[in-house]
Amino acid sequence: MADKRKMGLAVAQMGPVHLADTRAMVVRRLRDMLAEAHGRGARMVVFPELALTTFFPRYWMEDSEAQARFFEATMPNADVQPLFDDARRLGVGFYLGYAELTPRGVPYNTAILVDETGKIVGKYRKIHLPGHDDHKPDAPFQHLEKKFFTVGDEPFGVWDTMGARIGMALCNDRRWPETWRMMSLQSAEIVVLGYNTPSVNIHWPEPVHLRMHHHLITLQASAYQNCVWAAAAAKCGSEDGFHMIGGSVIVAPTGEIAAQAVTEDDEVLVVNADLGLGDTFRKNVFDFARHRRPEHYSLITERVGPGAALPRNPIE
Ligand code: CDT
Repeated sequence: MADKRKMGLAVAQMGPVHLADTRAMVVRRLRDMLAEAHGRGARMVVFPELALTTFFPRYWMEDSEAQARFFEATMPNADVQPLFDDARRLGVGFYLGYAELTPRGVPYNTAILVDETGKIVGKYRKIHLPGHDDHKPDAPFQHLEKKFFTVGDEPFGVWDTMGARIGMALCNDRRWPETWRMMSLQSAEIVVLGYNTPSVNIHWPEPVHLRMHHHLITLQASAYQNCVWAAAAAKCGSEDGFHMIGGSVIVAPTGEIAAQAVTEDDEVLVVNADLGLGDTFRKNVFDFARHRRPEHYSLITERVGPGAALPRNPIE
């Protein structure tokens, strides 16, 4: 039986943030959930992707307008500072997604890891940017992440903080096995991520139920295959008439759902997560050192897709 290393792990799902909502209004909600999570024994809270604003990539506008209205040029700034102060006062860390504009003017879809002293200890810039960069006048809304953001400039990382090894991802990253494997190869114990997943897929008429199905199977399979806890926080519900799925979850390294949101509103989930739970899998079926065969995986980094002719199967 593995040693039990327990960590109070919280997900703070957010209901809608409307265009008219101010940063101060949003931060008030985040602070309330941080306090609730602390009261329920959490050491760390996961907030959503682009948590401080509405999911603005649904609106066509000039980059300069988007950057002026929805991006943060500094972090923490005056609006968000109270959340950092609460973290330090209560001794609770957090993950927060927001739109970052660097001093050189480069726009990223970013997440930060803040420890229990209120210090930023990690930063991740989204790598798998979904959507498009052109205007789609016939679509019910846009998904302009490829227009408004630059692809992250650093590979997936893992940070030793708050008594755990924590990896970060953002929304669409969760659908890609490479995301998770990069982090489990760095001994991640927990993968945290926020998401904004529109209920309607503007690219093809996807049945709505599949949005939730794919979200959950991705998290459950990835947590199991990589022996990690996965904590995923939605921003959800109807933002000015545009609906996004809820379904925030904490998944155990067994692939089982340990907690799941039941609303499409602000809602806190807390699990007393045993960080040793993944060890059984790491020592057996997923003992990477014994069983992985990277010499046979080279195409994963050589090819972006099957565009080039596939190599002949040597057995044929
Ligand atoms: N925010 C984000 O990455 N959303 C995507 C939508 C994909 S459909 C264009 C997601 O994977 O949930």
